[in-house]
Amino acid sequence: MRVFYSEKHKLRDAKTELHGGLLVKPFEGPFRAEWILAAVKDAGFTDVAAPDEHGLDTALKVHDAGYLDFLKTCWERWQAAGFEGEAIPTAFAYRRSRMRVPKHIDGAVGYYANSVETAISGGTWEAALSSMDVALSGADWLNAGNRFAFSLCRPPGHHAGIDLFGGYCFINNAAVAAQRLLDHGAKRVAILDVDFHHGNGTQDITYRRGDIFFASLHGDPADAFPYFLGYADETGEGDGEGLNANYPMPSGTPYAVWSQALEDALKRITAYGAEAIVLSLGVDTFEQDPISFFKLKTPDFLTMGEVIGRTGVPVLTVMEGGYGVPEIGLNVANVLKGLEG
Ligand code: SP5
Ligand code: ZN
Repeated sequence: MRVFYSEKHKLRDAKTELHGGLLVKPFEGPFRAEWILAAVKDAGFTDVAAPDEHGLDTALKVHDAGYLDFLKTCWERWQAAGFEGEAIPTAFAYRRSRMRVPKHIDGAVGYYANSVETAISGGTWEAALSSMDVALSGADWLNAGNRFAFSLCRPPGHHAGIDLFGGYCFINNAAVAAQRLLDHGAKRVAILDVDFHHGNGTQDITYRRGDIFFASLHGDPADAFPYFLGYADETGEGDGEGLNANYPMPSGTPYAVWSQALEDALKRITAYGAEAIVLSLGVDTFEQDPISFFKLKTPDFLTMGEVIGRTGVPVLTVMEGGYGVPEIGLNVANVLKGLEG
């Protein structure tokens, strides 16, 4: 298993997150990647490589061009507008009638936001781009014939839609990586999202596509972020009909229950004939996660990896969420160990 990691993740270091009506220190910070890197090295995953730069060609196949340009220029425009804090939207294009992208950055940031806890700060674009390169380099590693890679992406990506940011996400690293696997010749790939939160951005990108099967195991959107999307009756449309599988689960769900959804998702992924699995790995399913409500324990992450590894399908693991406690590192290392069997 090669690990891909970039120091540039540190450039994403926002000072503020809107939480419960207060601007607090973000749950998603640089410490996460440092804890995870240290733990995976401790666990024996010492083949750590820096990513190659890929440019935006692959990203432009899953994201809107105007959206990527917005991300790239947002901070500069926000400062030029004279605002003193980080970029947080106040007005929204709710996309009924024909809502258009405005000139003013205060409006643009609302147009492209799906949630407002995620402030755009200086360095965010550079970090998001390096996170995408980390994912793409992992995809290249699989394309070269290897069975496993771990892309230690930060910031995460699975809440980023075609033209939407939020949920600490800007570029959808898993979707861009899946696109790279397809561009190299794979006919069908799967994205398996085991982060506590529904992968609403990934679903937005894959919903009408026949070449990506998307499965997400997550907290019931009636009770948990990102709300609005992630119900079991969302099954895909057009070419993607039948290729979207959501497994919403209630507060307190332990591994014994969660794992039944995993088994079902893996059955469907193998029946689909996926040539590779992009594993959107969030360890915010952990019992001690500060913002989530599942009850997975540290040894469960080893079992999870083993079960996924047993499919025999190559796996590119892409880091998503997991917050607050140092155990996030060991939990990630356990998944990687389990995958290798
Ligand atoms: C990648 C990822 O895991 N993103 C998650 C973004 C969640 N942001 C909103 C968090 C709101 C948490 N509210 C729950 C309070 C529990 N006390
Ligand atoms: Zn999450």
